[in-house]
Amino acid sequence: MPRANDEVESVLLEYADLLSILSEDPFKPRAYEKAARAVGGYPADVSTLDLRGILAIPSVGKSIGEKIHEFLATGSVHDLEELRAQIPAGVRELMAIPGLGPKKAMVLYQEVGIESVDQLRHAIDAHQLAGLKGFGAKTEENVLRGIEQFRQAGGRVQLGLALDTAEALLTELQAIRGVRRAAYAGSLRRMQETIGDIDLLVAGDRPGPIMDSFTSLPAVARVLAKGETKSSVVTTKGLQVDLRVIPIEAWGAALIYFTGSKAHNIRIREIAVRKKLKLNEYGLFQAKTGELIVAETEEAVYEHLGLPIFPPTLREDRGEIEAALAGDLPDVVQPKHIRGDLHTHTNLTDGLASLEQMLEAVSQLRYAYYAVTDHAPGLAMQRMTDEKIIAQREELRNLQTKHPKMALLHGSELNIDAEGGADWPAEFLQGFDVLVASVHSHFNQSKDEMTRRIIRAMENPHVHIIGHPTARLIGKRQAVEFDLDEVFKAAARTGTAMEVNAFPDRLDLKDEHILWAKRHGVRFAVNTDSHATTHLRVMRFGVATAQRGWLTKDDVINTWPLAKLRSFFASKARRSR
Ligand code: DGT
Ligand code: CA
Ligand code: CA
Ligand code: ZN
Repeated sequence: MPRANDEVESVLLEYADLLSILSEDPFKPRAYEKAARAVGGYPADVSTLDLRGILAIPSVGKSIGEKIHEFLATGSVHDLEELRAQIPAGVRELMAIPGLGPKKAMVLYQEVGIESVDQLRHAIDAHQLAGLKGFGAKTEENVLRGIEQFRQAGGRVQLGLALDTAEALLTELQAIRGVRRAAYAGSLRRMQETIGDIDLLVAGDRPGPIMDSFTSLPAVARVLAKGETKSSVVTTKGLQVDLRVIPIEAWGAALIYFTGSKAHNIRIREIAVRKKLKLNEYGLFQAKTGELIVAETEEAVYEHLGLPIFPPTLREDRGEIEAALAGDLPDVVQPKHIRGDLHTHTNLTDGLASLEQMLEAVSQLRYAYYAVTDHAPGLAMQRMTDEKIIAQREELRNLQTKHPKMALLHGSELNIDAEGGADWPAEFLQGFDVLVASVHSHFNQSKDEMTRRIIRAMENPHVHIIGHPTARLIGKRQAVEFDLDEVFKAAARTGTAMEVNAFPDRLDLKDEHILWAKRHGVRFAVNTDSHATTHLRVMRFGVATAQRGWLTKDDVINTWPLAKLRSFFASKARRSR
């Protein structure tokens, strides 16, 4: 994805946030938000566009277009700087707390003088907010939970942002003279859902000049530490990056060590010790003599320990060592196994691209099938109607001739209502090839209600997949609570797949839940939930998360051939008759 688009998106979103505090006009912030999303999802790199090109982006009018142009030309936007100056930095930090938002943050600042998260916490503890407009007991509770979430995030960033940053840095590193190999390690290589810092490894002969070049890259905002073989910096987006330069002969040992996890490393070091060996980031040695045995490749080091090369996503000490020693490490699903995407949107609802544009983009992925699943009428703001969805089906059937190698499936994303019902009656649902059903409302039901609600949705013979089952938004919205055992048992019993939503701010189900569900015999669908052509590529995060949940290709329905997929769906409908 072009990074300039992401930057412009975040600038426009910040502008919208500040406007919603400072401007009386409720529509203006909305216009900026809409434009932000449009730029974020625009297929072309905005930094290559002139003003006319920018104005051709949907939802971008003259004044927004000029600001984008100004940002691309100068790196800042005058009007944004003015708004920033009117609001203390501490208040902007408050806005980021889930459950608070711009308006309430401003009330806290103006009426009580609160300028930081700490002050807010103390004020709540000391009951200083009682009687303040808009701060009832329920709000206080939500804000406290929001602060907790904010704290837990503790500077960790989303996987997607971290990977984009790491890949851009690697490209720059590879261009530096003397660099022979470069890779990312740490939690990023293990594709954990959030990343504390990015760990980069470089093999090269002369560390000094490599360090100099690294610390003076344009993306580096601050240098925290600079040494002979290790440096730490903070990027302009606030991510911390550690770089280590290592001799190429020790590449494999270093890669194992710095990929971690720490828990996994401890376990394999114990295995080394039992074999009278010593393992560290420089290699595998004879304990007694200190003689080097192997270091150059990960595979060789693991092999000498009597272990297979573990996919990085499994290196968490969650039983992978025992499984490997017993010879039954799972053969986890790979990106190349994915034959289709079963949850995507178009601009018929809240997507950014037309059906034709989405199909054009997805045709490059060489999928065997692809489902379009726009929102059903229950999500009122999407204004779906029976006529519109039927017309889309017609259009899709017509476009099939343009995509002879990819089966186009017509679907919808249903809304599971408060009682577990779905949007359309059975006769109408029958007309779809695939149906995803998701919780989009009533997030705060009790655990029992939520459990019953989701199970009822799965008992609907036309519902094939539960979309983003816990509805969490990482760092923004907590997962809804339901009885995991009950829900997963029902999923297995009814033949309903659980989604592994690949979007990096969802990753839902998450790894631990996937492991749990798999034990109940549940099947999974790894889907992108794309709302733009650029989103189609997030599939890799979903596959990585599926790997972290130990899924094999058999567990994932969208690795199956179309005929098997269809019969999986059909057998659910049959079973319930
Ligand atoms: P993060 O950055 O919090 O998302 O998580 P990691 O896993 O990237 O942790 P980080 O950056 O502190 O260290 C990267 C890897 O380096 C870690 O996964 C394992 C290795 N490592 C770091 N410190 C130690 C240590 O004290 N002992 C061992 N065995 N390994 C370590
Ligand atoms: Ca790290
Ligand atoms: Ca680190
Ligand atoms: Zn969706």
